[in-house]
Amino acid sequence: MGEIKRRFAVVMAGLVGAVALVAAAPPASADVEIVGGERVSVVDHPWVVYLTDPSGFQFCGGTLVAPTKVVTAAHCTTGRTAPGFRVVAGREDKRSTAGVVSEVSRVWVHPDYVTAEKGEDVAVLTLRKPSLYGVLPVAEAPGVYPAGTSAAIFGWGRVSEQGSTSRYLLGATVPVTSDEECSAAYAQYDAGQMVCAGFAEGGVDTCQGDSGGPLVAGGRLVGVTSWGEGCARAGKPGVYARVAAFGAVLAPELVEAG
Ligand code: 4AZ
Repeated sequence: MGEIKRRFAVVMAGLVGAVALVAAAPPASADVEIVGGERVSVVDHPWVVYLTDPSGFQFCGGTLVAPTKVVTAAHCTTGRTAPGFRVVAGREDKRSTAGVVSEVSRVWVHPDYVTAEKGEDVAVLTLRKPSLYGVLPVAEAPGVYPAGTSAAIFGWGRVSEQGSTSRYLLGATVPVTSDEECSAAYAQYDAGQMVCAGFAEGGVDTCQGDSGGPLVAGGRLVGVTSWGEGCARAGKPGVYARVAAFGAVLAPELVEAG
């Protein structure tokens, strides 16, 4: 899932202090020149976390919505029980030891979840100990983010469809797509529980490895990175689980244990 890639962006090569201007890249290699999103700070977005296995391999993203609660995608939990997760907060660079690695005591998966494309792609991980990092409130009312609303996407996933995942946290801004546009893009789109985001011309998107991470609008968690056809393709926006649609079933899972 994701990765956040942007075509035709300026390449800033900081290596050896030299500024390398990319001269006349051949069209065939256009995808190689993609710069994935932009680096963003975990200080500014402390609620963005990533999930690893016990060996430290990052496979998904997530969002801290309460000190012990991380919202992620149901498909990120496939084949894994609580001991198989670590939640990493406060670490922008996957190769650093910054931040805190938390263990998970409980995994809740939406009871109707089957596959991402069928919907209900939402899960909640409960941390063993409360996180001290900031939390992001969950969107409650659907419809506060009409088509065209600017939404932020985040992740450490792939920087292009066939590329590698990002070492650093990347972020980008994409417009929420209308239901009509998303239905036209995907037969499986269900406006009742999914929301799409992306530019009609593509170029900026989540990708493999970004799943479970946040789609943020109006300072709230609006969506959970879920699926899409490829990454950043024209006419194929990213599909996000529409968090507000799961309010009733999600709310009890977000209550902190006493
Ligand atoms: C994935 O495979 C995935 N472009 C996540 C997000 C998107 C596509 C694929 C959206 O996890």
